[in-house]
Amino acid sequence: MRILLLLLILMNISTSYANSVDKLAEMPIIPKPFSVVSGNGSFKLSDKSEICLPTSNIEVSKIGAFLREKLRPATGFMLPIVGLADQNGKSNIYLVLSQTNSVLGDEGYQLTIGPSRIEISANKPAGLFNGVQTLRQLFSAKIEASTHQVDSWVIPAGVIRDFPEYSYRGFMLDVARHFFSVSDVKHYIDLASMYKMNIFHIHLSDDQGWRIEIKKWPELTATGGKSQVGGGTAGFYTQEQYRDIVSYAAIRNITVIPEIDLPGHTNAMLASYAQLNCDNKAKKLYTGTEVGFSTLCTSKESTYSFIEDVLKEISAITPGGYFHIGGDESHVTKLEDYIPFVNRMQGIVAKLGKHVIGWDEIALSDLKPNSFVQYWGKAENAVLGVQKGAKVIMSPAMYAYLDMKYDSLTTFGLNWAGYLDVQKSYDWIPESIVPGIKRENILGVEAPIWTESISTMKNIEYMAFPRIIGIAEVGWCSSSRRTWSDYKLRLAKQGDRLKVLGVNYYPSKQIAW
Ligand code: TNX
Repeated sequence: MRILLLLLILMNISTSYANSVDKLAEMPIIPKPFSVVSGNGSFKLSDKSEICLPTSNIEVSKIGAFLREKLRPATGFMLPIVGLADQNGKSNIYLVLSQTNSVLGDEGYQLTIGPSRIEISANKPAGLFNGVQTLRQLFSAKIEASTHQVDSWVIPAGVIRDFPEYSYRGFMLDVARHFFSVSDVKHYIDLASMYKMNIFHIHLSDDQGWRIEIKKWPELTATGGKSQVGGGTAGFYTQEQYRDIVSYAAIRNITVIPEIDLPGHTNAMLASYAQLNCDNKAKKLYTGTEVGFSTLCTSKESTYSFIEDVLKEISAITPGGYFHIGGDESHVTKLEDYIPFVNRMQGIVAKLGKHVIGWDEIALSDLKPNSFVQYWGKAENAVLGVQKGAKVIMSPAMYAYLDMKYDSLTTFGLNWAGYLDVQKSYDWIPESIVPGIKRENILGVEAPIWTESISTMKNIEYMAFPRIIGIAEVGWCSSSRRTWSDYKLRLAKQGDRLKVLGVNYYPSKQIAW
């Protein structure tokens, strides 16, 4: 009788144990993977687990260390990083570089979860990193805690094969209207990387402030770095700090794209150096929120050598292949001056070995091959860019601007492009937004956040989350494979994760958190 009872109890435990893990195909992964096939049984991470790197490769080592850094605090497991010959653990995680799967491309991965091992394989380190980010989401939300948690750390068996729809999946932070510290910027990068964003566009200059040290022209920061919207202490990044941001991002498969906004949005420069003004008089620093009132003096040769110096110093510390030259809202630059100016900027950037990106107005210039147009406001500019052979980055303000208020009750943010609720920011299709711009004309998507009305990282989090997660899926997952009704259920499950991470997300009523 006793034995029977014991058996019954044991059976009950084992069935409830099996039931406690969802099937792999039911896991609420964001962005939605290309394919997920459930297997039998489950994998359990333990204090015997190791992270095994069969090939020695410095980038893969960094990814191994990243994975350990993310799994260690909550589990309390050591998770030693070992080579194939030294492995001595049980339930190991293998990160394998293999050139065998062309469908997976540069960023795809295969994640195979068996009862006794996990293997992530990919053609490139970027793919392994993306696989690691998926793996994090398979553990319970507690995995994101920074202190030790009690949990079984069990995940369901199966195979995920995954790769992105678009190679450019970006987010932009305006550090010019309000300055954000290096640690704030890193925090935002880390959160966006969870959802496989791979481009960080940093808006480094505007009327209200200049944010990057230029050794040859020190007044840019000494004067231009001192202001921001509403006054107060602003700041700038030394080149050392900028490099630190770039390498922090690189470990997370994120390329940094610097933007110096030209020839408008330049009051901070015009205040720092009198010679950039046609009348040789320095402007006053500006702390308001108007746009479109400033311009560099395009008729002076010295303006061009000045800009070349600036772009050269920033390019030298930017390993990525793009330079963003702004080009938006130059309302006080005459068109006959604007066009040759943007043409010359493209020449300078090409000489520095980078591709130009500019806001959609740059389509008015003679676009060089491999210049990119970032659509934000005027569809006809974007179409013109495509007609001139450029690819487009889709940042339609009405769907992708994270500084737009959710609704009339949002206490900061703007609404010039309308209110942007969580559904609207997800439920759009890049290739059917502008007639004349098709899939093959699109490089990818980007979610900018402008900071005229946002001055703290907690408020950035509130505006960005959860909308940035949806834009990440818009960039990763082809539109034929995603629907709002399915997405909103998966997003609801991210709430616990965001809570554990301490993210101040907007608890939208559209989501059953
Ligand atoms: C338009 S978007 C701007 C920015 C503002 C933003 C506010 C773009 C290229 N220019 O200067 O900060 O609206 O949403």
